[in-house]
Amino acid sequence: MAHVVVDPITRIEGHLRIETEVEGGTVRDAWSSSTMFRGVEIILKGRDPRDAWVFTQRICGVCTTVHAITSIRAVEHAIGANPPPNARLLRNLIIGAQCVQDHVIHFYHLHALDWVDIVSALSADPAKTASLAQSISDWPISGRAYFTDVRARLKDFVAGGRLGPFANAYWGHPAYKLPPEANLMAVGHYLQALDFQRQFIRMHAILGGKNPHLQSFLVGGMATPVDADSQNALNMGTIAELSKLVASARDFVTRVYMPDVLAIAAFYKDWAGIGAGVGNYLSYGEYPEDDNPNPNMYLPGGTILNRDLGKVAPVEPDKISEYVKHSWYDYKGGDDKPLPPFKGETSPNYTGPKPPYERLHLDRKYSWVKSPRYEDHPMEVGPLARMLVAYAYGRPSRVKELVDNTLKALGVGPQALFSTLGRTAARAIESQVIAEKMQDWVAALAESMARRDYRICDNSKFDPSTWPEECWGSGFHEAPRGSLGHWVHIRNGEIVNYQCVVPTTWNAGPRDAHGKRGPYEEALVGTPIAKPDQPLEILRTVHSFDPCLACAVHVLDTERREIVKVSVV
Ligand code: NFE
Ligand code: MG
Repeated sequence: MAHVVVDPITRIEGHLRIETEVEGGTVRDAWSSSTMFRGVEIILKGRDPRDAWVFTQRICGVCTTVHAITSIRAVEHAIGANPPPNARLLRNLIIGAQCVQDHVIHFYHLHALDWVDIVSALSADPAKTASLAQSISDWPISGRAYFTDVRARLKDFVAGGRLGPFANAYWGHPAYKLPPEANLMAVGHYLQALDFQRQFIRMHAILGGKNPHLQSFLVGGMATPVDADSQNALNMGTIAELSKLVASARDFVTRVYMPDVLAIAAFYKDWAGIGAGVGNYLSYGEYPEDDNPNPNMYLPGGTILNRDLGKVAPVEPDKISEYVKHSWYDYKGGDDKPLPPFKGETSPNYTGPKPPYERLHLDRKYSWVKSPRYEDHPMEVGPLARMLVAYAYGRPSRVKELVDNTLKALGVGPQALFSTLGRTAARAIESQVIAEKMQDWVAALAESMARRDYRICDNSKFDPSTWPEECWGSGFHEAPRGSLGHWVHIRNGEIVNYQCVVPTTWNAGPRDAHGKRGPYEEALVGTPIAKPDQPLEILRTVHSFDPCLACAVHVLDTERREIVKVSVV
């Protein structure tokens, strides 16, 4: 039995350590640990709830916007503010842009190198690469000259020893299966995706002043004026610009991202049977389509247990609680019982080993991430959960259609969705569904302008004297990595308690008081490992969740100096 430790897991946001027991070429057990503590929930106490979004948005710079959105929803819920339709449309556009940009970056820049061997790309024939690219898509930047140039750039990188993001990888590992030409095609698209995402996210600069960390949120609506007759507001010129950017996203996702995922997946179909994990899925639903208190969501919310797509149930937030049995926190009432977020406590207490150490205290506390549970079940959240819930409901029909097309193209059944590959495919499917849908929100905003409906904010509740003396609110959102909730308790205009239960907290959390593994841990069990000193397969499954530990833990322990290490103990 080898104890394989990967610390840090790279190509993610934040500090993640994975420990595994590997026997007979297979992972037998796994532990997921965040080695980073942050304290945003604590610093919010005593502050003005109208400012909370500015602070919480800084939980992360990768899923920028998402904590701002969730925070304003939580505070609006507490004080009873009702944002007007334009605010909903602007928020949907901001959320959609975040989703598509983040997914493209994840696939090409964080995840693809788990499947694509850069060194093998050096031996590709550019003419054959061009034929391959043209056989899967009519994307115009696919000629022989282009791929000759990409190969030359890659050779220069390698010859100059400037490997940069490509350094220290497991090139030549036997688990890489793509032919050289597919590898070279993917390298070309890696570079194009860098340009695409930089251009596309100008949407956030237009709608929020900048990216990351948009400036235009407001409890009660948005601070982005809408006025067709003004040069100093979102006007018809802006609509044209937004429309162009949305079209560019749709183009890139449809003609590059989706065909690449299908082409690469075809060589890795065994990964449709690996990495399933807990088999329970949660989505709060996202993209409100009306302004009722319980709006219809374009992507519906729901829970699925035990992979049973025949039974999807509405989410009941009262069923959510968090354990700290294996996390470096203390609960006043003891660590065996979980706490619901409104009663949540964040009292850090590091009891782990002092560095240097070979392994964490795996039978005690071993992570800064708490363990959220839904009715005591560990739940996977993220694009796969969202696509499964939508698929199970059969709406929107575009999800059903794209999921079925993907399964058909790969020649696999719906069971294949519950896997490492399923997560990666779901992210591409969601990108396409949202890139297509965004045009509707641009059009609806244009219609508002045509009707001279310029309302962007409900400021009737802006003055704290209009609030109840004491109130509670919860805000829910589907961030790129999954279900995000904020819970706020306000008294006399100040925050008494603030709790965030975040996508990566759901997915990366450790065992609970019953010893039940979290989603990463469960997904790793059974993973084949060809070479324990080069655990590429661990990266595949962990990356398929798109970890963000900055979010999950939401001050660095100054004694913990991280070293880049992969060790087989
Ligand atoms: Ni920092 Fe985040 C997203 C949130 S993940 S990336 O998406 O919320 O836990
Ligand atoms: Mg929290």
